[in-house]
Amino acid sequence: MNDIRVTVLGLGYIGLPTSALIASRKIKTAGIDINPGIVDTINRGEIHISEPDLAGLVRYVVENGLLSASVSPSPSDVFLITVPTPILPDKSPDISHVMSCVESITPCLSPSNLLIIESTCPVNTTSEIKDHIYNKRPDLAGRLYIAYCPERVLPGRIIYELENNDRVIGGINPESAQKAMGFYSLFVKGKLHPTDAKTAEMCKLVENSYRDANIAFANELSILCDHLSIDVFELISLTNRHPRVNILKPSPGVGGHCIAVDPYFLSSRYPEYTRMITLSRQLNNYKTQWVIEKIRNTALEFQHKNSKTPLIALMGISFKPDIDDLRESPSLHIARTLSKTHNITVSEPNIALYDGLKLSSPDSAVREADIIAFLVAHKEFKNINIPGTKTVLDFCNVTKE
Ligand code: SAJ
Repeated sequence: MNDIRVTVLGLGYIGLPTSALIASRKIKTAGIDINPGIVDTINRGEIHISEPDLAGLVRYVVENGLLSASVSPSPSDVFLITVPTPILPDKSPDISHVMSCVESITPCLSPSNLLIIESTCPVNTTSEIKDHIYNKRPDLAGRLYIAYCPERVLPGRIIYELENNDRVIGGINPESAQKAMGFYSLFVKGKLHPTDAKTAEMCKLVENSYRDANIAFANELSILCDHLSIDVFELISLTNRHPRVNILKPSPGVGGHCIAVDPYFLSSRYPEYTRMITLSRQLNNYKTQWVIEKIRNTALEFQHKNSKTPLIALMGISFKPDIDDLRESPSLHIARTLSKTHNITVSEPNIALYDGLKLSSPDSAVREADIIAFLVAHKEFKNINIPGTKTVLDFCNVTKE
């Protein structure tokens, strides 16, 4: 048993897998969440989110007394903040959950404690948190180790990536970075890269903004290629044969709680310096509207030609393939919008029920519909048998992959 005590605040998609992984190294870990239902679920050795390999790991660490959950923190050696930082309606970042965590741990802190923030944060947040704590607890001034260390894991591969990805570790001073490196080396096999807190905060925002910009480029190409009657997926696979070109895949837009959100942390604060980041967000949002229009126009053509209203099958509503996560999902937005004006059926193999939308199995959706629009490249849609009489709109290339 390693004799440090670790407290992880926020037991969601990042906090719960992180707590479980730390605990699996025989480190006594306390998981804190304001939701008593989540706390009870975890203390029963169960989980409230779906992520491969997580259920068994949580059961193991809870049953062996290595992880226990609670609604409020107690004194600890390490505090790790992993709560969400969404955006407000005006697109500015909302760090209120991080600040509530800071408030709740401030009375528990002692000299030499290590405080790590993993939540995505605007640049300078870690330094502001340091000032905030030292104002409230002058007895601790200069005596804590504080670092910002962004999570970088991909939903669906969280456990593997938590352990194996490289980590950027930004200290408020070099001693804090070194202390945090020592902590992460207990459970991370990837390389640990020390830097200052501000650079680490920026790193996280830049990684997701870069991916958003690359996808925006692919989505712009998809609209241009539609105009030119060129298969954009074939085009991109050919351009990517060049050793220094790597264009991502066009899609009906960008969803999820990270890439569709984090670029606003930069663009809302520094509009004059973020023209490309802003435009990329706009382009990816526009692509969703463009897909809606494309489906509407196809339905209109069908109606003129066949003198009947078509049934449209929308294939996939999650925000990306092979998960059940609907957060910021462009495909869900498309389905909701078209359901108001068109006769639609939805196939989403990862979800049993969705209020307000009729769900069908992939086979029956394809059999019954006149127009089939593939929105998400779920594995169930690959090699699906589509009668030649159907009109197919494949926005994610799943029928050809
Ligand atoms: N998408 C495309 N085309 C692509 C790839 C993705 O349109 O070629 C779309 C997806 O369909 C989805 C959205 O982008 O709607 C985001 O999916 P994703 O798989 O790219 O990323 P996330 O949001 O699941 O996870 C990202 C990752 N960041 C990067 O790859 C730079 C992950 O490593 C981060 O930890 C995560 O955000 C996060 O928490 O910030």
